[in-house]
Amino acid sequence: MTTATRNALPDARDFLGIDALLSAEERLVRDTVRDFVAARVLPNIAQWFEAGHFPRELVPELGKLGLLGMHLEGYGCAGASAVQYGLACRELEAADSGLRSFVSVQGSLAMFPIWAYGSDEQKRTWLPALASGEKIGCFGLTEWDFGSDPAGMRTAARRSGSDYILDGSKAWITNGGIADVAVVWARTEPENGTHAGEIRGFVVPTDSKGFRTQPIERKISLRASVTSELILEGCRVPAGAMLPGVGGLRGPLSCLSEARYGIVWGALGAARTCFETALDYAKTRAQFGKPLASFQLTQEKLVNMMLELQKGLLVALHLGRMKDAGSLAPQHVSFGKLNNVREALAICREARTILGASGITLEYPIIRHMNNLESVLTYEGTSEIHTLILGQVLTGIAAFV
Ligand code: TGC
Ligand code: FAD
Repeated sequence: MTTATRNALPDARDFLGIDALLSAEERLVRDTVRDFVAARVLPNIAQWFEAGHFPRELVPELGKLGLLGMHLEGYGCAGASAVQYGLACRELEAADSGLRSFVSVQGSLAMFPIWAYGSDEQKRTWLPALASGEKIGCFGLTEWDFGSDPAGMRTAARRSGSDYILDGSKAWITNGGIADVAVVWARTEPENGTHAGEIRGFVVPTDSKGFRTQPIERKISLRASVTSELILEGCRVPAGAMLPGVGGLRGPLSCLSEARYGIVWGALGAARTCFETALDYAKTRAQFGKPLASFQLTQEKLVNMMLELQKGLLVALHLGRMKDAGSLAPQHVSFGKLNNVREALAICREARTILGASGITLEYPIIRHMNNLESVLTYEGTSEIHTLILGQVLTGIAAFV
């Protein structure tokens, strides 16, 4: 063994040296987003969370950084790789899940369906403005009575001459109240000729007559993010508002695969912040005349957090490389979403215990991340739904019903 090898202790924040697996370009993306977040988000995020405020003024800045629809090509999008997109999500969510949520919804849930399934006109009208942050998008799939089971949706699209008329409501919609455009999934009426009874996507400008939103108040999770109900009452849109390229539940579910992939990375950002906060705190806070970090029980907690963070990052990077190689299946994304969000939430909760009472205040980021991750565990497919998706792969049996 050389002296250099003998002396090279692993870095507590990059124990397995995963940084070395990233290219210089990937590290540049990560560091650029990290610097942006440090300058523009971290100084204010606790106040924004407390006030229930989404910092809308940051949206054009996110656009300028190329973070909106960053993994899409053309129409002003950055054309970044899946790994670069993931690294950006991790840095955004290290600040707050609400910020990553905004970017996920804008890029993966509003822009992706238009990019993948839209007409040329829909693409030209919306993608450049959404990429620059001049316009904001949202994605309406969930309804009050149909969350995990969107196939049951009641929102209906009825053909009327050269238009469609949309009726129904969508619940829990991120960005709903601030969006300029909503991608709304609706069932065409059975007597509607070509697309009879099929679930279709509609690109709905939010200033359309018959479209309105209602804020969902009193959240104690994702407070720095706008969550709304979309209400469509006789909302008339031209037939050209329908996404021509996809029919059936495959449409919205394929968008979810894009957004869920970002969460695989993002959740680790929230967990990393909590781990690093707890590590620093444990080294400086003394009880019984010694730093908390000197107690065996505290060390065990820190080690377990570090193990899961590092394992989660390897999973994220592996899935990212698969996505870039074109070999990622939706079920692989379920593996990452289930594991990484579940472990991230456990890390945040464990980190909270190390801070004791201080851990419950917004003076530290931990309780905010913990509360945010409760939403992340639920949206984009709950942990139970992802468990069942994986269970189906293992057994060949669908156990959803
Ligand atoms: P199933 O019969 O399995 O599938 C219907 C069709 O869809 C295809 N498919 C997928 N395609 C691409 N990506 C995926 N992930 C796909 N999953 C399924 C499938 O191949 C089939 O295609 P085809 O052509 O054969 O028709 O559908 P199912 O009704 O049995 O549903 C299964 C289930 C339960 C897994 C699905 O409904 C589900 O994933 N439920 C969870 C719902 C969900 O995740 N909602 C999220 C709403 S959006 C959100 O939460 C945004 S939060 C944003 C933020 O703030 O970050
Ligand atoms: P339910 O489906 O009622 O589930 C309740 C519980 O039952 C869960 O634990 C679930 O796992 C379990 N369960 C359900 N079915 C089964 C089963 N077959 N087997 C075992 N357990 C089961 N939706 C959008 O369309 N767009 C958005 O932008 C959006 N943003 C969101 C933002 C926030 C902050 C939140 C909290 C949600 C958002 N959602 C959005 C909605 C989100 O996708 C749903 O909350 C989620 O899909 C779960 O639906 P539900 O809340 O109705 O729970």
